[in-house]
Amino acid sequence: MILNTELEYKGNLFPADITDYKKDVDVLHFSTSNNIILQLTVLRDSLLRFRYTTVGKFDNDFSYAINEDASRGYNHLEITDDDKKYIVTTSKLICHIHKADLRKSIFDAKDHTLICEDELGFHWEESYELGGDIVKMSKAAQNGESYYGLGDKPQHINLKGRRFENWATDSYAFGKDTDPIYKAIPFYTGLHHGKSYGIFFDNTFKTFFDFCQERRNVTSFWAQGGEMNYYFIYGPKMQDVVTSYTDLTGTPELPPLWALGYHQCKWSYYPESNVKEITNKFRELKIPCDAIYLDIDYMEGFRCFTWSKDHFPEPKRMVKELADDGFKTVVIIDPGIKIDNAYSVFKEGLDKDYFCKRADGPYMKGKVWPGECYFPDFTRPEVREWWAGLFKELVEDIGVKGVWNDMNEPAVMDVPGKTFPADVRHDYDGNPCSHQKAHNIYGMQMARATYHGLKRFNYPKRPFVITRSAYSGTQRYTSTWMGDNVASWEHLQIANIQAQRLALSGFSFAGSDIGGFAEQPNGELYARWIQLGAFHPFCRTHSSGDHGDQEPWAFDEEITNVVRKFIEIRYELLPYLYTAFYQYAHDNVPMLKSLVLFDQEDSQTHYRTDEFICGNQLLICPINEPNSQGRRMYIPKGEWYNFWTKELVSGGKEAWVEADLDSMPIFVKAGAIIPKYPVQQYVGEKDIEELTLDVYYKNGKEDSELYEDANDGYDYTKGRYSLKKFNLAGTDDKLIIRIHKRGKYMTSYSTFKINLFGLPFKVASIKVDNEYVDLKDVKFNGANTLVISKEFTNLQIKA
Ligand code: MIG
Repeated sequence: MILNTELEYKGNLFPADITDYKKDVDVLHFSTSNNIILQLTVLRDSLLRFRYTTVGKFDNDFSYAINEDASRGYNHLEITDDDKKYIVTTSKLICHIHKADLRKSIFDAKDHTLICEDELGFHWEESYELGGDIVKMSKAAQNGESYYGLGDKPQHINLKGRRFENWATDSYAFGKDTDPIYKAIPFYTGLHHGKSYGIFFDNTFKTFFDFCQERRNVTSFWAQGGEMNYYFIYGPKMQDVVTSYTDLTGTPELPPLWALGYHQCKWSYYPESNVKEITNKFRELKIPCDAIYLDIDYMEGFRCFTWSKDHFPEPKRMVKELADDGFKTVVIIDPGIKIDNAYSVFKEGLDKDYFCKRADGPYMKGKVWPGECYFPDFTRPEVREWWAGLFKELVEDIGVKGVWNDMNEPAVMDVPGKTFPADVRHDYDGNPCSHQKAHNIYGMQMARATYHGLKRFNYPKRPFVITRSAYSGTQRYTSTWMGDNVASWEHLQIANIQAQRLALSGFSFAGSDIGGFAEQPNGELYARWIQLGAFHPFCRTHSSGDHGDQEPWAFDEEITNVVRKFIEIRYELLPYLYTAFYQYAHDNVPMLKSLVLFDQEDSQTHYRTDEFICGNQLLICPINEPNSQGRRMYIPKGEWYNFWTKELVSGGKEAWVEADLDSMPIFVKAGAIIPKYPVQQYVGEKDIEELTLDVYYKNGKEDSELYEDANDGYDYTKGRYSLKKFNLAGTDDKLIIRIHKRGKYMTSYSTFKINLFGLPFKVASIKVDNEYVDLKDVKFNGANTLVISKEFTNLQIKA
């Protein structure tokens, strides 16, 4: 039996007393009398890495998760000891390592609060069947501690009281308690006494996390192989924990702006006439859309990198025609390569020996859509290089703009475990291993190879990739979706939780299949789901297609109008969403913030699931139930404007918020300056001639940002971007906005339309860059709109 419990006392082994200590710059080694070594690396003042070996020697140190450019360096490091313990002190943390048993306790360096303490600490079990150690770590749960993170888990936002398994699994029609599912992201945050820390267990074997379920006051994690190797990240703000983890595992480059537009997908749109019918309908009904997807039926017999001659006789012409109409074509590519000697991709893979093999030599053969397949070993650099090269025709020649990687858990049909067996061999970038170790990163390495192919052949434009499976760090290469959800109200709520949780786990560029993949939503559910999806970083409708249509017009006209209205809001907010993406890519800030991340000091937020902050200043709460005219929701502390009525409310309490079918609860943080573009049917349809700034008055200060660039390409990396920082300061009788601009990019507009909301006084004078504006030129008929036709850095509005 393979143990999946942390505590199986009789088999557990423990470190003995420390007998030796060595320091090598920022790496400390503690060795015990029974040959255990703890290697502690001080990466930053608030970031410690703990690695253990039970054999007196470490294996090659290799990780797919860690970003090479992650920041390193600390301000202070001091190591002392007394008769009981070693004491490692940085400017943020104090870590005690007990001489008797190697257990650790970590404290806040300033106020000495106990942040995280080993219970049994490191222990392990030798597993004859698995062929290695089951490495385990247990921590004492602190009073009132809550837990968050772990990627795509569909369960309640607060993980406390639950156990989870990380083993990437194809989970068609998963439910709210299904575990594991598609992704394996072994990172969580803990929060107690107002302070937060994170743990990233960088181990790609099957891992388990138990948050006070097996034992009420203990949190533990363990893996069926590999090393006990984890990073401890201190906040004390959870947002700093998350940005630090995101820095450690990396962020993506900026996507092309169109990728933040609306995407339409179904399994499957074919033949070409059907694709055109769909895209034409978008334009006819004036519903903005930027991308159209081709699912597996575009291929010839599901052979990757081929096109069905019957359904798509001239792909290049079609893709161009779609592009001329503003549609970017995204095609699916699966890992299974059909066994067929007349198929060049198969032949080449076979000749060059690129496919995965079983332990004793035979190929890893498995059934997927094309029938029996072999699977590239994406953990080999030459194979990734070959795979990237395969995109030449699709991307450079045919003009495909995005690639969708599915089934990369990897999924195999009709076999136990729905994936490769444990004995399959992988290169693991020169660290040969079995599938037990490579399973959770297989999909990641596929998406990585795909990303490099797109980047190469789409250059100088930016690539777009979407993947289903992922491990920590995958966000560097690709966006993601949550897999095969269901058209139910419960799943609308799950989609909300998953998007928040992924953002908290370093993976912001994510969205659900809007409307649900399995089964059929009614119009109301679809409309409510579009409302939520409009505020997710990735916004795509997708469905299995076998239960009817799921396009914005598939229901009645009222629904079509609601869908259009929300997609239009998304297009207006593109500069806001793009700025949030910039802050994610550049500053490691998650694009969505669960309320606990937004205000951890307010304990009301610790169990809130539905409300979240999109970017920094929009509070969103979807309607999760049919026949609603509104809902109760928690408004976090601070002042908020109702997005629709502009009514000001004070947070820190629950409130009933009205939201008929054509509305949803949205609030804007007081003091925010929200940038907007005009509605376009697709990104780039119009030259933007005017930027709208919605200014929400605040008695006090608030900062906002606006990032812009050419919306595609790499000029921004050479300084051709425009970053505006807005400092707003309001008092009873005046409002001042200062703008600091950075970067060399010239925006296409030089007119600013400023909408002033919530001004408590009647305007008597307006000064732009110290010059009075004639009030006759200003519209103050309720709308409080002011148009400034030049770049400016200072706006003063006085009573
Ligand atoms: O076994 O390609 O999650 O989005 O439409 C089903 C067909 C395979 C699963 C994906 C889904 C996709 C579907 N795929």
